Amino acid sequence: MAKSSQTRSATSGNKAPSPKTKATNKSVRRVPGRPPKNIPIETPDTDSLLGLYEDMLMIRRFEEKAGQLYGMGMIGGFCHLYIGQEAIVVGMQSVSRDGDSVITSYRDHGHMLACGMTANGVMAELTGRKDGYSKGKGGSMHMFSREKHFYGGHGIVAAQVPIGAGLAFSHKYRETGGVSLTYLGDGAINQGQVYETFNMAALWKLPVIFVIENNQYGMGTSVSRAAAGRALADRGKAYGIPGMQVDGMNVLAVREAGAEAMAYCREGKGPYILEMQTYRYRGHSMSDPAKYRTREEVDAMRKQRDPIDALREVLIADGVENEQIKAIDAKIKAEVTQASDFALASPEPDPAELWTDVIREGGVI
Ligand SMILES: Cc1ncc(C[n+]2csc(CCOP(=O)(O)OP(=O)(O)O)c2C)c(N)n1
Ligand SMILES: [Mg+2]
Repeated sequence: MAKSSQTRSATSGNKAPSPKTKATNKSVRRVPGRPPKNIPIETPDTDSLLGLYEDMLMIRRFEEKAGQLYGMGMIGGFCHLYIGQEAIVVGMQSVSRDGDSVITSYRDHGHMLACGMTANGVMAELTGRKDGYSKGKGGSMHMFSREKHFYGGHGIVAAQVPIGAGLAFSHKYRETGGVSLTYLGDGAINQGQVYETFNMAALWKLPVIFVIENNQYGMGTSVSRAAAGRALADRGKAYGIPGMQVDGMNVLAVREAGAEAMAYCREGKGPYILEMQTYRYRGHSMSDPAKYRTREEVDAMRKQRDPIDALREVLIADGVENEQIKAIDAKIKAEVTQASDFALASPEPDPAELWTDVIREGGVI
């Protein structure tokens, strides 16, 4: 097998930055709500690390608030939280370029925020309000933003995978130079359509990164009970698609692997698979009591592997003052409270909206 097709692992990215990158106390210069770009992969400076920290924390606090609002009955239907997995989407977005497209499953709020969609709009949609991204008619699993190149939000397991290859086809056909970031779960990887997609993506050398978020469970079934073979990163071997296992709890390891996969795709070499090893702290959805795993297992992951705690330690080792970290925490908390207030103040959609955005055979109603 060619060297590029072998599964490797990237787990060593959490190197402390070099001494010359001492904390500067400057605020992070970037478009709000958008992970910082163009950060050197090997030695990100402190400002860049602070940006990554802020973006992960934003997702964490947003999801906690969504969980609270669900408990209060303000969010209906399904709601799948991303808590624990933040390093993956923040790390990948930080090595992407404007114009790259993103598509994922129903565990999607973090991806939306990382793509630059507003917390106000996402929260308003979760709460079924007029100012939501789908005018309050889509909810948690059905939000899109062409402007931010976010293509959903898909409730059917693995349905987004062939569509992700389609987005890559579009990049190639239109010569945009873009890459399709197609996220899927460890449960989705066993779907037949994934392998039809791998075949076509490899055959046509499509610029797509299949990011497997292996959070150890598909609903209540552990990956060891559901998936044959050891590394999910190997699943593209038959098609010559290179794969890498990555510590998905370490945003710097995600960035290193992501940058390599991006370069491969942009050089026109075809698809790439990244298996991010991660963990979801909450149940599958808000209605899951998670009896299939022990509290000790979850606590151990939270205490020993948390991606936000790990980056905070790197920041402190790099000389960032506790006060600065506390100020970021307070700022994010205020932003999330503001998003929640905005959502709850937004009216419910007008009943006339029942007749808009509906497609029937022969055209739009
Ligand atoms: C085709 C299909 N089969 C079954 C389901 C029910 N279902 C919803 S989520 C899920 C588990 C998927 O797990 P995974 O891909 O690991 O994603 P995670 O929820 O862990 O993010 C299942 C079986 C579905 N939505 N679609
Ligand atoms: Mg899973």
